[in-house]
Amino acid sequence: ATVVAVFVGVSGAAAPAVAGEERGTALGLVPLPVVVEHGAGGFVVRPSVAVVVNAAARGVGEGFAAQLRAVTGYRVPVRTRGAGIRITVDPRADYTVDGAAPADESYLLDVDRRGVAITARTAHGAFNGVQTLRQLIPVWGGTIPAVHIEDQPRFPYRGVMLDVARSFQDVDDVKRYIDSLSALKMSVLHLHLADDQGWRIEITNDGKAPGDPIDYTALTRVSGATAMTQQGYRAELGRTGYYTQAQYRDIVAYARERFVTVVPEVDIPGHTNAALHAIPQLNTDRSLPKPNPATGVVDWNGTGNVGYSALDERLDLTYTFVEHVFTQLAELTGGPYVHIGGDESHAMGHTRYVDFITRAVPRVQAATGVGTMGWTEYAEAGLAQGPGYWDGSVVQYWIGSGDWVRDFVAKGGKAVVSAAAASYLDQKYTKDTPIGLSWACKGTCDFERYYDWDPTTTVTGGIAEEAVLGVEGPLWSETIRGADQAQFLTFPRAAAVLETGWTPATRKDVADFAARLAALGPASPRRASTSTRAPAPAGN
Ligand code: TNX
Repeated sequence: ATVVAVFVGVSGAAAPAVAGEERGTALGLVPLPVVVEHGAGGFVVRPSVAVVVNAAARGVGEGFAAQLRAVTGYRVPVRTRGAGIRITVDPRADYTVDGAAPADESYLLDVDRRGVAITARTAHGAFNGVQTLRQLIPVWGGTIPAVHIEDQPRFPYRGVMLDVARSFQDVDDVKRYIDSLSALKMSVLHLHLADDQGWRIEITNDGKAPGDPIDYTALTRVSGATAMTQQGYRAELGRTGYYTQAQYRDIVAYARERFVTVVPEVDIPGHTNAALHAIPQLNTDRSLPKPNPATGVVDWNGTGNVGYSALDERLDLTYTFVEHVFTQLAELTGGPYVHIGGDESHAMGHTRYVDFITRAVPRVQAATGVGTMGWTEYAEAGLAQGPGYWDGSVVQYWIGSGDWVRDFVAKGGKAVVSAAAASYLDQKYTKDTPIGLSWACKGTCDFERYYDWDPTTTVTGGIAEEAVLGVEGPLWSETIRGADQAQFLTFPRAAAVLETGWTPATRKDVADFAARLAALGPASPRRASTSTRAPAPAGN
């Protein structure tokens, strides 16, 4: 018989205490850990509770203690000895995950009557363990259910993309977005920083190449002040604005503290009207500038005029511009990749596009010292690994033939899979959803759809597990105004994408996921899928 003891979690989790429970269903854990054994009873969180850390776990322990203070009101000291919630980071810690050697992000989590222990080889692993623990903790104090968990991710890249170009999100909005998603073990925040309708990252004139005539500060002065009119719903103008370099560094640091890597994207050579509009010298007879950044619309059927803007691949100054922008972006970010976009350069045609990519990418890699990412079309240039190219180069599959992607990974590249029909977070849930586009996902586009796919088979023709760096759910913002609307479309579907990046394929089950998602409660900021109402915009 099932003993139903209801726990109200930090997550709001209603957790029946079923001894031997092995799927984690009753515990409301998302993403599902590799091994979950659920015992009887548990650890009672009392006012005297302490977090106990070794030196390498100090940062993670302090962060967790602050969260525990906020939900319990207890003092929650962080100590180096004694009993309580113990977090240990030790590169030589001896353990296995489901019988196998542990990966970098792995952790063990043990809860019994006497205490809680998180053990990991890296601080990132310990942070992951803390996210699992948070989903187990009752909101007002109480009993953390007894468990033994062994866990690690299937893929290192578990991303969500936020398009701040069509409509801006300010620094606090982005931080709240990181908070909600890092609780679900997101490891990458991809920021789409420039598109036809706006430019959102300050670029200075510092370090310009000799003779470079461009005033880079015009990018944000001119195109930070433009945005896109909302398609449908209230036809609200997109939020304008941009991140100063100090604000952007603040976002990157905030993300890093939560073990989230920022991948910054400036989309080139297409989707560049905001740059062409701001920098006169980039315009030629072939760059087709339209000084009206409010247009450039993907309509409900995807038949809009995207792809009309393009940098001129014959112009030397184009590459000077690209090098300068990405050098600053890479320096500000300090991460392993910059994303060069590369999608939908329809105005150029295939040959010119390939010329551009073939010339621009090695220059970006050499100037920045980091790897490059690009959308599916980027693979059309047939970039091989080898001299001039980084092993770290990544193609992000969104749509189109899998042939390019398979060719790219055969040459040693890696793939991030974000197939539009099953992972695009900007799509409507149903035809009645007031915001969102509908070209990519038709019919019912709820979390089941965003769960029931696998990155090895979604790229047409299939790719090997080893070729997959990870998965991503992109949130484009043609129809999204402000943080509430972003969250409305993001949750709960991002949870499905992130579990697809974390949990072994053999353990995924959509009905089980639905039950865990329901138990997650407030950890998923908005149960959007059952409502057809979008939150009203909060004003510009
Ligand atoms: C296609 S996905 C685009 C974006 C749009 C999106 C809308 C991709 C690489 N390009 O420019 O915002 O569709 O869903």
